Amino acid sequence: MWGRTVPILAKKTKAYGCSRAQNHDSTDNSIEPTHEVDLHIDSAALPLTHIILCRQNQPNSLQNTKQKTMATCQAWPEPVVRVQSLAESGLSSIPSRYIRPQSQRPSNTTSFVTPKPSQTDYDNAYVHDHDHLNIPVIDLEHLFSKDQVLREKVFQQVSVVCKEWGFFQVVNHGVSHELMKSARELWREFFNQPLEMKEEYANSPTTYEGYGSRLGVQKGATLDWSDYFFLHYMPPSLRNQAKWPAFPPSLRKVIAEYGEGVVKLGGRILKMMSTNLGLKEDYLLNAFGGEGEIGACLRVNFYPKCPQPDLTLGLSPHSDPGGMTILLPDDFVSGLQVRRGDEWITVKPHPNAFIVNIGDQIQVLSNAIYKSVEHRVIVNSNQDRVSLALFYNPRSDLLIEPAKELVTKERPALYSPMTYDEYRLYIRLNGPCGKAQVESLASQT
Ligand SMILES: O=C(O)CCC(=O)C(=O)O
Repeated sequence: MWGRTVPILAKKTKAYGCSRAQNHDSTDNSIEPTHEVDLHIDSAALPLTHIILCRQNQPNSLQNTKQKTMATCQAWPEPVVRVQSLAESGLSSIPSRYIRPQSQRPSNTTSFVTPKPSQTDYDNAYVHDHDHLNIPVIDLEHLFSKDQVLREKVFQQVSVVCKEWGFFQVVNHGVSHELMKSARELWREFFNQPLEMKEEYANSPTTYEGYGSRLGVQKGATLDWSDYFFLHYMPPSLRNQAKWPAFPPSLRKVIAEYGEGVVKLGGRILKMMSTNLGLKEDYLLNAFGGEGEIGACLRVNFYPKCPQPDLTLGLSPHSDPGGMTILLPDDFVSGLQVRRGDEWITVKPHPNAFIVNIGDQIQVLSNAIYKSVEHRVIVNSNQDRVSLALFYNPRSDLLIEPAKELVTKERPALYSPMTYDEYRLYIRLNGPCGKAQVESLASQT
């Protein structure tokens, strides 16, 4: 069974750009690689594949697989290097660990000759910013209007961009612009503190909470040109302010306020998505565990200046594994690129907007009516960049599967059920990997 199924899954994921390949001993459920093989099996597919197969065929070994996978996540495989320190050391060329193969470098894949958006894009949201194609901007001002026509127009716009883009900006979203600004500025101050102060929060791959510089534990992997700080905001049982930076002094208070505002916004967007999918207004919220139980975590990304930005990436191509992401981009420095067909669109942030994108869990729950979208970050040689990504996720122990209402004879369930806890083990092991992760969840039945 293993021998037959694993290559099929691997074939599916191969097209999505993960290049390292390892063979795993499939008989003992071990997730330890036994030996390297040619590009036949995509290593990134294996832990998730194992979990799917265990859930379907060997429920007793599921716990075993999870424990072994987590054991691999106990420590970083190599000494951690802080990218900011590297950048500040004044080097003129970047270490080979950060250099991407030719085909993955930004200069080779970025094109500003962009695909033509559909007529509905033009009718429903702004996508052009002078001659630069941008992701749509939606004004949420009338979301609570008494005027039903205005309200429905907002729903309609959100429906179009969720189906056609999976990535959009929102303005008049209800979160104070001052709060957005101070959150960004305080985090910038945090990263500009001396290294020793930040090292007090150094993280490990067990939970990723704290100050980090890599995603994934694959020894020898190509690294991204960024550092980050990761923390849990929801559910309250996981919120531990002692793990949040104590400096600058007002940062903890601002994180709490900012989290509250953005989680509330996420709840509103989730309701619109549910309604637009023809589900009960609270369907997605409840599937995520309901108010008070949903997961929300913040990753603050710091992309230092880079002497050779054409050779590296600030963040590798990936889709977000969770439900939905609400991103506060840098107000001055662009860098986020969204894949649209074969092109990468560089997002031009709208003033005071949040960038919203659909994650893999909503792709699963909506049975792929909405899809997560691959994105990446490029860096530059002139300016550092800061972004705050709030990940709005299901409670980690709930099974996530396509909504029954969206499964029909013509459109069967496209994904196998899985908890978010199981799903994210994969990214904790492998780091970002295009859309391989969600594709490997494709139903095997
Ligand atoms: O920095 C950005 O603009 C994007 C960050 C991102 O994609 C992430 O944190 O997952």
